[in-house]
Amino acid sequence: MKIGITCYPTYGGSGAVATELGIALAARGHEVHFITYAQPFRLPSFLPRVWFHEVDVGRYPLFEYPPYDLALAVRMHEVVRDHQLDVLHCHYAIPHATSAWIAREMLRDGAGDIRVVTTLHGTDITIVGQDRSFYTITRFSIERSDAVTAVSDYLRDETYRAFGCVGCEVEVIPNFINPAQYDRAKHVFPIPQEVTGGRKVIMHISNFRPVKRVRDIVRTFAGINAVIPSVLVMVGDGPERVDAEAEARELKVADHVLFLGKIDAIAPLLAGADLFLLTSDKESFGLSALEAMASGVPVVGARAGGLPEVVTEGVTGLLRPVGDVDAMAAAGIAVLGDADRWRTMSRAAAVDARTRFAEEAIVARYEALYERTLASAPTR
Ligand code: GMT
Repeated sequence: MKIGITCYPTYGGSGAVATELGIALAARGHEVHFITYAQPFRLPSFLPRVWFHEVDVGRYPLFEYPPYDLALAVRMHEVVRDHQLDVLHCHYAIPHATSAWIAREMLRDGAGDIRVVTTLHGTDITIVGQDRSFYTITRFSIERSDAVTAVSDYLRDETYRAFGCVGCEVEVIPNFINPAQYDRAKHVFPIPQEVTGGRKVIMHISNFRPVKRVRDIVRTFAGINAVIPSVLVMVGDGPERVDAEAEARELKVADHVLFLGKIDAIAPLLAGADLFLLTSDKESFGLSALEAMASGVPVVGARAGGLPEVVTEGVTGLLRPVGDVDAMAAAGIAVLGDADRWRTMSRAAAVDARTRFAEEAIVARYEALYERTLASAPTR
C-alpha cells in the first residue's frame, strides 16, 4: 500500500507513535509519505520507502494567522495525486482530519481517490476538540473519516460521550513500543555516576503542558526524596517548566533535580531510571509510561484517563488519585524501598509492555484496518 501520514512532528506522543508506525510500515514493504510542516523528530534522515513532504505555509502580511490547515490540504492533495496514495492516516484530529477531508474533496476532480483514517490521541478529544471554537469541525471531521481509531478504551468512550458521532465506529488500537529499542540491558545510561551519586533515579518525560501537572511531579519527588536519597531527571520542555523549577526551589530540592530539556533519544535515559512519574490529570494513554515500562521502569502516577489501561495496578506500577501527591510519594517509597518488589515490578513491566503492546501485532492491526477501509465504500 501507499500510505500518507500526517502528525505533529514536534516532541510528543502522537508524533512519536505516527513516526514509529510509518517506519514499521515501510519495513513491512509499504511506501510511506510523511506530510508535515517539519521532519518528524523521531524520523531518521533516510530510510528505504520513506518520504518526507514539507508543508510550506508561506508568509503574507495580511495573514495574522497563516492558514496551515489549507496549506496542509493542498500538500496532501498534491502528494496523493503525484504518488497515487491509497490511504491518508491523520494522527490527532485537529486540523489534520479536516485538511484530509478538504484534500479528498479536491480529488473529486478525477485526480484520484483516497481513504482517510483518523487516529484520536488525546486532547484533540478531551480538551481542544470540546472547545466551542473547534467542537463542530472536530465532530464533522471524525464523521467524515473512513475509519477512526482511538489509543485507549477511555478515549473511545470519551469520544462517544462528547461527540456522540453519527455512523462512526471508533476502533481501539493501543500505542506500541519497539521491544529492541527499549531494552534496559542494551544502553549505557548517559548521566554519569558523579551526578547521580549512587542515588535512585526518578524520571519524568513530557511536553510540560498544564495537563501534565509537573508541579505534582516535583512535589511527589520531594516526598520520596525525604525518605529515599534520589535524583529527579526531568526530560522535555514546555510552558510549565518554569513553574516546576520554581516548585523545586520552594521545596528546597532544586539541587536534586536535573532539567535536561528536549532529548530525542530517550531509551538510553530510561535504561538508567528506577521509577517513572506521570501525574497528569488527563492522559488518554501515556506513551512515555509505556516506554518506561518496556525499559523495566515501574510507574507511579495519577489514576487518570487511559493510564490504568497501560499500568496494571500493583503489578507494573501504582496509580493514585489525581493531585494526591502524598499518596503518590508513599507509593514511590513503597516501590523503591523494597528491592525485591522493585525487581518483580521491573520484570513484569518489561514483559507486559512486550506482550500487550508489541509493535508487530499492533502495526498488523493498522495494516488490516487500511485493507478493510480500502475494500469498503468511501464515507462522504
Ligand atoms: O493530546 C495531547 O495532548 C498531545 C498528544 C501528544 O502528541 O503527545 O498526547 C496524547 O497522545 C499520546 C500518544 O497517543 C498519548 O500517549 C498521550 O496520553 C496523549 N495525551 C493526553 O491525553 C494528554
